[in-house]
Amino acid sequence: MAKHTPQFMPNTKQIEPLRILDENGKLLRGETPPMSDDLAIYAVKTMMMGRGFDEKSFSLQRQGRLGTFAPVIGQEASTLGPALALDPKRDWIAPQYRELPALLHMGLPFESIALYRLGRQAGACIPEGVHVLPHQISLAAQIPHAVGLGWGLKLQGKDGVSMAFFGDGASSEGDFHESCNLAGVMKAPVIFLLQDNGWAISTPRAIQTATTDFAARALGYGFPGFAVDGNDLFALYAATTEAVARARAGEGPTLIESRTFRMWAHTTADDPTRYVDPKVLEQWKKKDPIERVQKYLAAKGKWNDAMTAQFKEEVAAKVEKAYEYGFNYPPSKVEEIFENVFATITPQLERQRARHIALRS
Ligand SMILES: Cc1ncc(C[n+]2csc(CCOP(=O)(O)OP(=O)(O)O)c2C)c(N)n1
Ligand SMILES: [Mg+2]
Repeated sequence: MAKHTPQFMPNTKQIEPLRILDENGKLLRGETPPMSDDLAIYAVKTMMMGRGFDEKSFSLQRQGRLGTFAPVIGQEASTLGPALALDPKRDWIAPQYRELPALLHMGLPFESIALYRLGRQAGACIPEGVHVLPHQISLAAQIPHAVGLGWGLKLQGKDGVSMAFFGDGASSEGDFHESCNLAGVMKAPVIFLLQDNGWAISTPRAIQTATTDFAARALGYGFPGFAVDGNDLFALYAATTEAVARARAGEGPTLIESRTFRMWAHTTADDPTRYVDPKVLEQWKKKDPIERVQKYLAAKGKWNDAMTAQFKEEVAAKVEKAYEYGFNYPPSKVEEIFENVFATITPQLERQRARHIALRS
């Protein structure tokens, strides 16, 4: 039998990512901006809100006043760019745990995030009308939910789209692959937003998967896949806008591989200086996703350093207020964890709750 040679066995990324804005905030040759200046200003402010919230949270955590959380710093465009292509009134997001700017765009209030980070049960309840599922810590478990949600919207005859965010690490879970298969065959209106930041905590991509180009996996499930510069807000927005239009038109899911980098720790419980090469971190700092859009706007006379300083102050004041609200919020009782799991508590959970209360008294 003839020896077969594999047709596709790369060890570095092969697919050229979509890029629109370069690292200096200049449009690449031949590209036109996919969004208005007003939307770009809104995006800068929303990304700054995410970063400001994380900076304050980090300082509270180091003072021992807050538990752990996963900072978005470095991945602001990777999360907000795709979310901007959604309509918060009819579309949905199923997040992992590192998507703060996207959730702000969908209308999740700062107060809610402060409550969540302070461990108040109320922070896990998404306010009525906000189309966001709760944070998901169990890796990839939100992806089947997103498919069910998208498929459900389709069965109801609605034109909403659901977007699942997850990491390169989460994409090695069976839930991801099963979800892609089901969404593909049902043509569910789902966007699979895979953020490849190169790490699953301290495990580098190369030792947790043999793939390099996550976007290519879409081919195996029968729908399109795109690789996008994950620090380029414009490219992410443009690629996702197309994917959303396809989904609304009944043409099914899309996988987007957003190539980005986590500029801070995995969570506050982690020390990345033990495994991230400082030279690599320096290179990524030059690709800062917020500065890139600020520079683009500055060249048009629509943004400047004074605006950055002033808006930072506004964000700090808003975050301060949100945490003040959170600290004054009554601490949660353990039995509250049994609520809000199902619309109506199941008999099993009811029994567990009763046993818990009996054990305590
Ligand atoms: C099912 C499951 N297995 C393991 C973990 C522990 N864990 C938490 S985060 C993480 C890495 C996730 O990496 P990735 O999906 O790339 O997301 P990132 O944190 O890089 O944004 C792991 C292994 C978990 N939360 N859930
Ligand atoms: Mg990762």
